[in-house]
Amino acid sequence: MNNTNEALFDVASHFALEGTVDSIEPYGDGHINTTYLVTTDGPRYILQRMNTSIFPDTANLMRNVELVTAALKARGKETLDIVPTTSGATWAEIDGGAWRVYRFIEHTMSYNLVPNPNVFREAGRAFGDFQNFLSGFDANQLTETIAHFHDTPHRFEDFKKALAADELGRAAACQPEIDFYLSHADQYAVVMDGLRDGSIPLRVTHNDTKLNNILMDATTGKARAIIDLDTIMPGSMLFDFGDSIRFGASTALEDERDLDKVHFSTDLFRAYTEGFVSELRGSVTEREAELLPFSGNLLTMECGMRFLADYLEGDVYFATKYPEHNLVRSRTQIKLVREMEQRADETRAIVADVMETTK
Ligand code: ADP
Ligand code: GN1
Ligand code: MG
Repeated sequence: MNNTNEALFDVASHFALEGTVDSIEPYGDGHINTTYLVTTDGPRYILQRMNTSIFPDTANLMRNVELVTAALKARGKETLDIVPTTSGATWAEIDGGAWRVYRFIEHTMSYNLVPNPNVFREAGRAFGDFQNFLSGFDANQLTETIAHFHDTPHRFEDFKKALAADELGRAAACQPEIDFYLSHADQYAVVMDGLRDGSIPLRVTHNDTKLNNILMDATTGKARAIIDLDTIMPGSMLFDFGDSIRFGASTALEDERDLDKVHFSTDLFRAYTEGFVSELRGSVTEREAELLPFSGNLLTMECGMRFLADYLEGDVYFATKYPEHNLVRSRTQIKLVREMEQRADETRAIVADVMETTK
């Protein structure tokens, strides 16, 4: 739904903001929530209309965010700072929408493309450090905000349903992409099987570790805050590692149309692995280490089939800017997986080397 400026000013007036609001403008590159930057004559804020079709239980979602941010603050870490409503709540339902406000974390950068390996090593370090923090967190306190989020076989079933329905008749235009996901079906259960039989530990994980969900200091380049805390739930470390690799170990944007520009970079893979493993040291199990390289393939295939399913269903989940946007995204994911497959020996050697040197 489009919100007029007047409606947005009205929404903002429900929150305890310091200063008088000057402007409210669309902001950022998230695919899920509708995000605005609120400028006042005092501090700046992020105003978000949360996506209630994806996160239907707003009260428990916000409870999770409150719990996690309070625990981070107690450890002296910079994190999202919820600005309460004028009646002291963490969010407000206004005209059928669910809204929240965060303080704008100033003087930071976030990236949609890795500019150099050092930035990605720092991202790995930050998500590794975050994984350490989450390991001290009692999973029973947290609500599962999206069921089956990284259950790849479940995602594949959803993909096949979208394909069978083919409601918009789009399948004919993307047969090679469909075939790619069908032909990899025997690979999707590896991590879920491991979680089920106990050979992979169930941890608390972030689950949405793409690079633009970290804010880095604009001067020092050090990671300041991990954001987008909506999907923190029980999961596997392999989800967080693999999803970062999917997005960041690429030489191009997630939605690059020119596939000649899209390559999987083993230098970037190494940089991220160095950062991530250096923070986690002893806690990565042998089986997790063995699967770190493949987790990049798995999470890239999972996300790619989600993009393609959404394309087939008429772009109802991810925010899109043009009709083939999800198809374009799905194609970059396929290109990356093909190169990851070709370079599997290299990524295995990198993980072995990094595990050995950070012992
Ligand atoms: P989505 O779930 O749609 O991805 P995010 O919570 O990740 O939404 O927010 C979208 C973008 O807004 C982020 O990628 C980041 O650039 C920016 N953003 C979100 N919260 C803050 C904040 N507190 N301070 C500064 N920027 C923020
Ligand atoms: C979404 O919210 P955002 O834009 O950070 C999605 C992730 C996908 C990602 C692909 C809740 O992340 O799972 O990997 O898009 N988040 C949700 O870019 O579905
Ligand atoms: Mg985000």
